[in-house]
Amino acid sequence: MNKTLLAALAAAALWPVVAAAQTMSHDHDMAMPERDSDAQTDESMPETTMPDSGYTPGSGTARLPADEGMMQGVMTDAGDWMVMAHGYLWGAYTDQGGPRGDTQAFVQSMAMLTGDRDLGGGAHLQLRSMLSLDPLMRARGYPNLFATGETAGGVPLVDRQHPHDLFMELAARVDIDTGTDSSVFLYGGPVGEPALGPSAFMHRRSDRYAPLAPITHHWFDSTHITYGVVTAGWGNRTLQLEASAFRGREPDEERWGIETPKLDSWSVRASWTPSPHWAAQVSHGRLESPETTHQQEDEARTTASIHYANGGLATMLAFSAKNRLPGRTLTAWLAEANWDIDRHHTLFGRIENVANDELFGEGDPLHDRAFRVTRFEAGYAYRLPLGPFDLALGGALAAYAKPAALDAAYGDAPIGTTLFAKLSLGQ
Ligand SMILES: [Cu+2]
Repeated sequence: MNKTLLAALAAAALWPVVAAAQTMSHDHDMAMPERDSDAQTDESMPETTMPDSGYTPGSGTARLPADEGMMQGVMTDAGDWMVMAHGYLWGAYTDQGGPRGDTQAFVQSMAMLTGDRDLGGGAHLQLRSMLSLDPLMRARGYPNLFATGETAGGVPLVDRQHPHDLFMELAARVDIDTGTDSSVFLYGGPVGEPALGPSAFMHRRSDRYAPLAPITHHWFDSTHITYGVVTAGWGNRTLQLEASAFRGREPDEERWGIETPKLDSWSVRASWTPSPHWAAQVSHGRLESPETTHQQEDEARTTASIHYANGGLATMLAFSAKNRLPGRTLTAWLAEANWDIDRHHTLFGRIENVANDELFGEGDPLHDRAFRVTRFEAGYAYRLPLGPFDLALGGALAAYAKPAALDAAYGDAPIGTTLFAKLSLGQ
């Protein structure tokens, strides 16, 4: 990778930080304070850009409860455009415990820049970009016991979470008013997220401070970085119906580049936001050959999730069934919550239960056997508002319930310990 390009990428990823500094020095009113349960109506929010839509936009075209609050970050007007930036830089150290649990310090990052403008005639345009410097972690990502998915050096990653791609999203969305409080939309781009599963974990308030990716990532939201997506939909305040065409193959291990878009897979999703506190979705997708290591297998994925948010509390309960075609069906459950008790203290937790048949490689006697594993994780974060930024210092502990057949490989009772410092701009 050439140095100029790397420097440019680093600059792009740090854009929100620079933007925040500039916005702060030019116009104090534009810097959005961190959302607090007791300050939900933010008077400095520009009225034209944040209509009361009845829900909070999640990643891709997903919907979250209105009470989760907008991704705040920093907003500024640029002619007809309203530009918003947010992101995070997250340092963590984890010791995953047991014979297969590695120890590592790593940095996760994301920067998101969106531009919004009205086109006239009831049409609205949004351009979105999301970048991550996760590829600096290199191909093997970070330790995450019982997580599987994607590859490094052609070998499937097991007990590790893959890094995310530099380009997490490059997409555009057009909404056109169709009267009586409803609209149709078209979303898509070379990198985007199809209408499948709940909003991706890093965009859910309920998962805000959990320092490791869910081990069920490849059941619920692994399609959040997809090379080639087109989604069309209809929605009003309480209901959204949408369908996507997209590339089924998950990202390869070359994390710096953009892969060839394709539209060989499809999904449909219905989302319901009956009140500011609730959101629910059901979705189904058919993925063409998602995994490089199982090229002959397709996948049918069905997910359902319910999200509840109220004041400082955000929660999600979700279910997924992943059906290999041909092959078995593997199911997963996920429950998670984040509770901002007050301005400084946050408690969070996640329980996952998943049947996984990728824990042992070829040649191992346990290869291709499905094991149902439960991970319990709980943690605490101390939050410190720093202007438009939010610094969170915290830690999490994880324990597991698993079949005795896994004791030889994983130890009787591995305990995962993770410490972190997360600097975020907006949610
Ligand atoms: Cu991911």
